[in-house]
Amino acid sequence: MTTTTPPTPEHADDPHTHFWAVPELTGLTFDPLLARLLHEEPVARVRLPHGEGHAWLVTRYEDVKFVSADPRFSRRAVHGRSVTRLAPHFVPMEGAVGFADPPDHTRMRRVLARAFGTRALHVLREHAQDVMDGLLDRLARHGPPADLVEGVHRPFPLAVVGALMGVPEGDRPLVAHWSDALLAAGTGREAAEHARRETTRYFTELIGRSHGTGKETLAAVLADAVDEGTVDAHEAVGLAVLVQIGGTHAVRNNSANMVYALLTHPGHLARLRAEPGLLPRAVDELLRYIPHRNAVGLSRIALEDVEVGGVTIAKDDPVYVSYLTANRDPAVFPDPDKLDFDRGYNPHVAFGHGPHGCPGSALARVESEILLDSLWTRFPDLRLAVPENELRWQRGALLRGPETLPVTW
Ligand code: FLV
Repeated sequence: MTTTTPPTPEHADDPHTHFWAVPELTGLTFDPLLARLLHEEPVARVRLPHGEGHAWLVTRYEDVKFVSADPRFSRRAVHGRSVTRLAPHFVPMEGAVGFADPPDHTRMRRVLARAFGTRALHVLREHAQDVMDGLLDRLARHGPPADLVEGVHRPFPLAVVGALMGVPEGDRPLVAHWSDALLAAGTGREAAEHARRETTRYFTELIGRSHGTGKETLAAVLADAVDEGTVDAHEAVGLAVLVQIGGTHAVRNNSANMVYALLTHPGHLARLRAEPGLLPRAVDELLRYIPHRNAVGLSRIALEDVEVGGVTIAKDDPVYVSYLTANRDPAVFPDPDKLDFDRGYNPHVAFGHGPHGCPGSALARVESEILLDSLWTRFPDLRLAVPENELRWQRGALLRGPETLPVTW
């Protein structure tokens, strides 16, 4: 196989490390290096634009599930190391849930379960529908053409996670701005660190004034957990920040990609409109199919030698998994590159896997269902207002998505 040439001389004699330049991909194009590694070198060595050294990249479905669930691969051990990575900064702060291992990790995550329970989800669903109806009213008053990112994909998840968290409406745009700065590779380290400091300060204050309020917001739940001694104040803030940035930025981008996918797959859209009962299955197939991110997220460190897919990963080596390639593994998903609403068995890992798997997946599904259902019920003729090739896609991003989605109806 051919190996991409590394950019610096010190790696030029190392033929086994792929330099992953991470191209600026548009639309739903699948990263060609990822596709090639899945099929040709399922446990490979890669080097990304920032950080030092190389890391293992695991791409097959079963191997991805194995690495993401096995306690011999540690998140805690990543902190303090300059592991090769896509962004100049790390997204979670030190001591946050993303960098924790069980049993600390389990203790932190249990607190979230209170705010994401069945009853809370029911209340949030009703609120989310109200928010969506209001946004679509506003869109209708504005009239075509309109930018769906600005009109729907940005404000909708922001309002939903704002309600969940208890962030006052007036503060939400600023909090969202910090989330956007943190979840970008191209922001630069300083701007990202600044955003982290600001968002940490904000949530420290918000949780600080939520003690004993008896509210059901996540900020109040976290404050109570601090009072009970389940988590400390720093851990509580770490939880809040990751829920906030995932809830705003990730849902904004993923839902925009879903709408783009449907607008550019008219057969699928027509079928979904004719069979509304198909919606939950369609959402899951879109989650599987959409390449949600550039490159890979947060690595893990092997705490001992571990064999993965026939390759020994040595103690202290960093390892990445790709949920994108896992979702395209032909061993699990027949004809994986086809968007297929008839896929019966769809155990995708778009929300990750193992203890760090997304705690907000049920809410994200609810939001996606409401968005897709309401949008086409209200605007049956919705279509792109510009030719597909004129759409602009975010650059220097961790999570992929369109910058704007100009539509008409
Ligand atoms: O995209 C990333 C990310 C997203 C997120 O919602 C939380 C995170 O901790 C991360 C991360 O650590 C690295 C990413 O690339």
